[in-house]
Amino acid sequence: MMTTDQLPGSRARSALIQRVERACDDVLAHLGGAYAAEVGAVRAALSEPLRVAVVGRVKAGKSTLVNALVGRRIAPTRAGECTRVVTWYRYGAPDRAELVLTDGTRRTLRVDGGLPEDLGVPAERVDRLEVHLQAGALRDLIIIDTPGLATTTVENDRATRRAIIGGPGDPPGETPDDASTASSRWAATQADAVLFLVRDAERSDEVAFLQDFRAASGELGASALNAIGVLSHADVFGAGPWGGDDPIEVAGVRARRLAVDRAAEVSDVRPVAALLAESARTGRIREPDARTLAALGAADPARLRLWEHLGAPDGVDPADLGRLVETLGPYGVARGRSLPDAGAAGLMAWLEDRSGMRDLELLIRRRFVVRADVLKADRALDVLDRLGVALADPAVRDAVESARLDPAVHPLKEVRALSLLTRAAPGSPLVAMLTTLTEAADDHIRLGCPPGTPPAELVVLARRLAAQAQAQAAFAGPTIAEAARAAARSFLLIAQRHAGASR
Ligand SMILES: Nc1nc2c(ncn2[C@@H]2O[C@H](COP(=O)(O)OP(=O)(O)OP(=O)(O)O)[C@@H](O)[C@H]2O)c(=O)[nH]1
Ligand SMILES: [Mg+2]
Repeated sequence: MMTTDQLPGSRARSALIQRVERACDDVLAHLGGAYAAEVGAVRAALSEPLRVAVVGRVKAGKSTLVNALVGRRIAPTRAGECTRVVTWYRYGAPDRAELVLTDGTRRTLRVDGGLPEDLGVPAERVDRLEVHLQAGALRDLIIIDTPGLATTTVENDRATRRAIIGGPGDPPGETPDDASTASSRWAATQADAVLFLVRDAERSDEVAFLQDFRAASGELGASALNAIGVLSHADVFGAGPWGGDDPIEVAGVRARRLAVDRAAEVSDVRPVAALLAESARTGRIREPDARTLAALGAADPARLRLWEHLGAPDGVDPADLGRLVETLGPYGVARGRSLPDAGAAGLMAWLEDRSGMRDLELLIRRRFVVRADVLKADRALDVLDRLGVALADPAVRDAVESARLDPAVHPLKEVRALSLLTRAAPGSPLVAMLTTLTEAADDHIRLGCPPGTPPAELVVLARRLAAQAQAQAAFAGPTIAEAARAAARSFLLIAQRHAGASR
């Protein structure tokens, strides 16, 4: 007989998604047609990839990071160009872009290598641009590029807030005073997680935005689990590429500090030089570039630094040098010229390595992709919660509450407890316990016993581990006690799953 234990982790996880879908159905049935589109959208998002928004100030490097993630120069980043509308990148073929207007109508745009500069309609009439690409990263994520925050154009800031936090740029967390405000606010609460870009020290308006996002997130918001910080432009950090210290290393030190200082807002911070990765990954580096760079190896650094005023070093075409600076940035030129000449391939590998992108992508995988179901379920339940509050409808709130109490929704509590605990008491034995519980593919791994262990033994073991976890709650502070209870419940649920099979 097939037990729950033999099901792969994905099946076990999808029980969570199925339970939340059922909550949506309950709400839909109760409301009888009202809010059908909005609740339907929440339900549909549960079976789509996780939505990750890239946010930060104007020119923080958001679009460059998006391009590096998808491996295409699709998002506009040239000087003077800015992201005026919220743009969703999702997996799909053929490559195409669709404008979604605020009145709900859609218009198809051509994508010839990049997005058109002119959208043909004023930005105020655009809800979002949806770009479909066949890019590996988009199989797991919908990436949302956003206009810069706190910009001179109030409209950009509004668009970002509306897309990420919800509401027409007004402070989140208030009880909406009428149903239509409620509708626009929560229908727009669209991102499951954010990558938050800062250049050097963050400013107060950036912190305020993150705090708003956290407040607008569901239960997990309290744990900052759905936000990763990115210290961008790492290659020009500190004294810059011509200084003594490697700016990327200096940025690394700063990122670790930021992660500690901003632990309440982001779950971690990584230094990233997205320009280097964008160039390496999008075919911008050619053999002539590698040759030009190698030819700069012997140049006087002081002269090279001021080449725009003093002219290109002998034997180097200023046009080639200009192109090189644009593709590699000053860091790539200053530091890359002393690399052993390994051609374009060697240069690309070096840029990829220095960019910090792989490290960021690993973190995105660990924090977001592996836990996508938990993050999506959290957002969906939160949106339904808000609807219940806005409509003052006890039946909606009951539907959500009974979902939250369902054992299938327990993974949400596990992840939240782990995240809070890692910060409050990283040395607690509960950290390892909850990590295994949340990451393991099946119950044998969760219990640390070999496959094929009879169900009756699994039950005994699970109950013993539950008692051990529960014991950690005694005399502990609230965070440890919550983690202990969550872990104990996880083991009891495992025991329950196998108790039936052992009879
Ligand atoms: N040196 C360096 N330049 C970068 C990096 N990332 C982005 N840039 C440059 O910074 C400028 C702005 O980058 P974008 O990616 O367009 O920034 P953005 O945040 O999308 O800007 P808006 O959409 O206008 O808010 C461009 O000229 C990029 O080439 C980086 O890691 N290092
Ligand atoms: Mg941009």
